[in-house]
Amino acid sequence: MKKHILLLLFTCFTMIAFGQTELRNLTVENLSNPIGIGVKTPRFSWKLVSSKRNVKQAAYEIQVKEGKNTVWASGKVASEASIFTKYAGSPLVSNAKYIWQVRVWDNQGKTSKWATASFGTALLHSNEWKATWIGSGLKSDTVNGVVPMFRKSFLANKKIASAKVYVTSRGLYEVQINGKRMGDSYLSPGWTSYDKHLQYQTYDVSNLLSEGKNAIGVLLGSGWYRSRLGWENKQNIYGKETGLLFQMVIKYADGTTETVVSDTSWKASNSHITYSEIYNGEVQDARLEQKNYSVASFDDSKWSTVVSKDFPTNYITAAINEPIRKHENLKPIAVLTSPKGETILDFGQNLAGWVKVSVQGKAGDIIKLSHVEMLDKKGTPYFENLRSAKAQAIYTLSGNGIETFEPHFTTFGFRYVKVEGITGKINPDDFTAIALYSDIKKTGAFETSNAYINKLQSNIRWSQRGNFLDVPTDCPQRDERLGWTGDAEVFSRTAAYNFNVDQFFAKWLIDVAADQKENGAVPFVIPNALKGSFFDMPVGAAGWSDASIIIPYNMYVSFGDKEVVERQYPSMKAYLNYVRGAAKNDLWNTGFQFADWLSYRVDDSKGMIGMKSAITDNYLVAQCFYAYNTEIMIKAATLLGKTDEVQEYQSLLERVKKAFQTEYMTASGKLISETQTAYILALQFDMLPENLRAQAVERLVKNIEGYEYHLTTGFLGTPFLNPVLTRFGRNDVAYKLLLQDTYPSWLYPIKAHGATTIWERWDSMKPDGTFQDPSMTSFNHYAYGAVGDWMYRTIAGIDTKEAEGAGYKSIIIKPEIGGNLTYAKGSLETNYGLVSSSWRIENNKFILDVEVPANTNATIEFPTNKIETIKENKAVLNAKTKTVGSGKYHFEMEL
Ligand code: RAM
Repeated sequence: MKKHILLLLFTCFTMIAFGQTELRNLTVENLSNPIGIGVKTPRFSWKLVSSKRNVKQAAYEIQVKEGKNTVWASGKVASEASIFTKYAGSPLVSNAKYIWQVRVWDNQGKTSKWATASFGTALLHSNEWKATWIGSGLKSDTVNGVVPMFRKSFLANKKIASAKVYVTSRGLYEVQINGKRMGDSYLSPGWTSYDKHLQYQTYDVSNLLSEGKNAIGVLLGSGWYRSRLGWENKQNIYGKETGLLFQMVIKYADGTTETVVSDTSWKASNSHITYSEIYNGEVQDARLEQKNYSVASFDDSKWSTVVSKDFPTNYITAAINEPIRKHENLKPIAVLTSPKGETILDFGQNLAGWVKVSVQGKAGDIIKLSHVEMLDKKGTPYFENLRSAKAQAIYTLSGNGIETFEPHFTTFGFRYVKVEGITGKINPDDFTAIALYSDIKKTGAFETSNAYINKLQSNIRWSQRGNFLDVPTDCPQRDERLGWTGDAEVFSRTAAYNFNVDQFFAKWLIDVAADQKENGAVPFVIPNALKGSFFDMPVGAAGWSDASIIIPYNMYVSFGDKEVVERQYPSMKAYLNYVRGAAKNDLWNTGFQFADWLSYRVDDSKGMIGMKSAITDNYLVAQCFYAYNTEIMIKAATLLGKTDEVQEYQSLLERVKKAFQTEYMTASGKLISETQTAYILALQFDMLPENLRAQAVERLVKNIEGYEYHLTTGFLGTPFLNPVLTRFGRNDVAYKLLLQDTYPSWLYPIKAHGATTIWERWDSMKPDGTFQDPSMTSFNHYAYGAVGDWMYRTIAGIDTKEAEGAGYKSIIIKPEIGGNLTYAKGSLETNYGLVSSSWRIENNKFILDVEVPANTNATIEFPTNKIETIKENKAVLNAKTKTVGSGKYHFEMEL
């Protein structure tokens, strides 16, 4: 085995060394070797690797086979396209395995070897569901009741070649086959707008089955389906009764198939999970556990028969996004005792997930874990900001040796855990905090010479991990954890630097469209769990509902994914039409707005005595977003070749800007709200006539100086604060804001309170160590982390050219120095390969190393005016910019 790997490595190495173009990272629908593709024309992508410079793809050829049959041979296609090439062969069939191969010709006359990968199809037609929806039929199976379990034993009496399971639920499922857990995903099938869109997952269970008797066991928790959601205590939003839909297709070695489906031959029983709920947590009693219930020999004669349910199957689709998986494991860094004598474990990092605990005790002993994000000044666990969420895991021991527990259908947002019920000295090694989040692949890396900025980057990334739980949530701890559109919108570009979130958002955007109102308004949370509450209105809020337009386009920019824009386009258009309808004379000045949510207010903290609150007129903000939306619609319509609409939106945009100027600006360019956000948004979206922009920048900078270089922006102003300063030549001020470490600022939570995630408010913990209003104080809210994309784009200097080269087909490398940084390194695994930009300053010399992936080009802009000193290796460039093809480059220059 080892020998083989060595040989393979050696071959790869020699090929690359000899300038051969190699292919790697073959994906189908953004996933590597997926087994449950549900789309009929999946998209293929691959990356080129070469040790040579200036390598581009000149042509490609794809072949797809099912068994021995070639179902698609593209032939040699002259094209640079190496991402998202659509399948164009004979119709794919369900439940099949395909092997696909690709080779390319590069622009230097070389042909790559064939690279091979596979994909499997799921059920491509909804009438292929042979399974029946089943429910436990147990009285105890209610939202506050006992989690039911199901079982089915069956005979597989021939040699098994392969087997796949297609499964979903109303509620959350966990499947075992013959005593082993099926797959490594958690909280499946995830959360969608269940009444309109439900995903099923596909598992390869070939290795779990054996010839002869087999058994299936399933736990079915309430999850998001019927746990209470939102702070109004509403339960059973999607229905009172959960259900399971399960279909297994076994292929025997002799070519025959057999299907095992959920139906009324299945049996049900109460499990040992006596309570399970999203916000409150889980209660388990190990004394009630029916061990081996998923083993064929288990005696289920006492179990009852399940009931069939007439839930529909026609709206169920194969999952398109990565499932939730377990990620980081953390051990306690300290065992603390609170002033009240409580025992508290400190995991050193605020995260979302749960704790796995191994303990030994007597039957009936109860261990209780209560999860909190913070301790107060005195070291007492702070529960208040969880509002009504209990966030507890409670385990009753069976007394049989060492017992290991972890929850199944809930998660917690925490750094500290209060432990009750352990007699004797606590052993921290018995506890492991596990971070759970969607299995989005890490793509970005960012580091500088400043440890605080690095911590900020780490906090942004951790808040992303903590809130990318199948849905982009606002927070992971209190009785909320909802898909707030505004938070996702402001953070989406940053999110796309840290991880590949293309499929994650593509899936969520389907629900944005599904839950969109008839008049085009988009709800404030998606899935719309606030249905019927105060916040469920047929209106759109600027910056929130606008996620429907902004996020699809951001996915195109970051990943070159045009299809997501195509799919969302009707929803995007309907939303813009809603705004047009809400506007009068091109002014969007009606309806409910969150506007610049949580901007600085004097009554919040005593941090800045004598400073004015920074309240920006709601409709001034809305008008800027009206322009932003329209501008994106121009770009989206251009991308999709909708020429008439391009023209229509162009003239709309002009009118929207005019209306802004008449309504919110004096003749000399002063805005009716003298706030940072007002000027930032007006500048970002080109709302001001060109001749009045310089004075607006001056006013903005003056305002910032007035607050002694503190930001005062809320959710909508913050993402554009530093980008606007950089764009208008005030990078010095942007760096000052970034490095500010007293309230309000990005570094204040880190410097003053050792924050490990991004907070909801600039002063979630105040300078005096007390907490903000517990009714809305989260310590894990990514919105203010939206500065992350500026850090990648400006400090490391990595960006994509939007118009000619979205998805980093055409790259910009433009590092901007400042803040006394002596080095910065950024890298991004794009759909074409790794882009990296790393610089350092030594003796007033600026040294820059850049890597540009094959099949792309990059324009590098150097941060010095002494252009005569700019050298590539030894050669003098004598130019401020240089456009290069793929390869590694080294530059040095004087500053
Ligand atoms: C809070 C949420 C979220 C924000 C809304 C307006 O409740 O936590 O961050 O988008 O309000």
